[in-house]
Amino acid sequence: MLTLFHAPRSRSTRILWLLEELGAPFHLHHVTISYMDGSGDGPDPANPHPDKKVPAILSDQELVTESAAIAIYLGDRHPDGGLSPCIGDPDRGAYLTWISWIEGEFGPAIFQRMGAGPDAAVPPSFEAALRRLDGALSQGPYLLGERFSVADVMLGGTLGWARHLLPAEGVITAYLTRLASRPAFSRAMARDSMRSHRSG
Ligand SMILES: N[C@@H](CCC(=O)N[C@@H](CS)C(=O)NCC(=O)O)C(=O)O
Repeated sequence: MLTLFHAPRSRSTRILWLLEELGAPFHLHHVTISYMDGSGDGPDPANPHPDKKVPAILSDQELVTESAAIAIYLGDRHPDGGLSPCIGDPDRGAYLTWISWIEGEFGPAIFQRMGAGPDAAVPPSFEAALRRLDGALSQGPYLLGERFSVADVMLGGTLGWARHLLPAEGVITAYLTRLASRPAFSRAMARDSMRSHRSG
């Protein structure tokens, strides 16, 4: 059985949503962390992550950390979920590119924008990233066109952190609304803050 080590309202929330989308059985194990705003109960000795961060997953003694690695791993391990183009599929390259871009480029651009403060000029990296997303999603409805994938879960969760920085209307906001209407998203949000150390 797979275990997700999780803290509410964190990067592990995206993985919780992904597991709900995949319909994979898993245990949800809440751990404490220190949040960026100074809240939280600090590192949890029960967390197997080498840096005591979340997310971490443990699958039959196999520990995987780093959100992008976990997302790709889970999509590949659960092909029946249909959320991961397999090796050889013509969408595989774009799929890996989007997941790597979200983690390596878009996430940092969001944090740079947030760090700049509400009155600061918008950093070019953030504007460029939004333009790129706008272009891709205009052809949507998903990053891979008609095909909803793990990359959309990663992007949807990441956009959720920056909702207040996004245009009130438009392609990106419509995309977020579309994602939020998914039953797996609602289930994940309901479980996100539920405090239980081990639940199936
Ligand atoms: N690169 C890691 C970053 C993980 C990370 O920073 N997680 C935060 C929660 S959003 C955390 O656990 N922070 C606790 C800490 O820094 O001690 C990933 O993407 O999985």
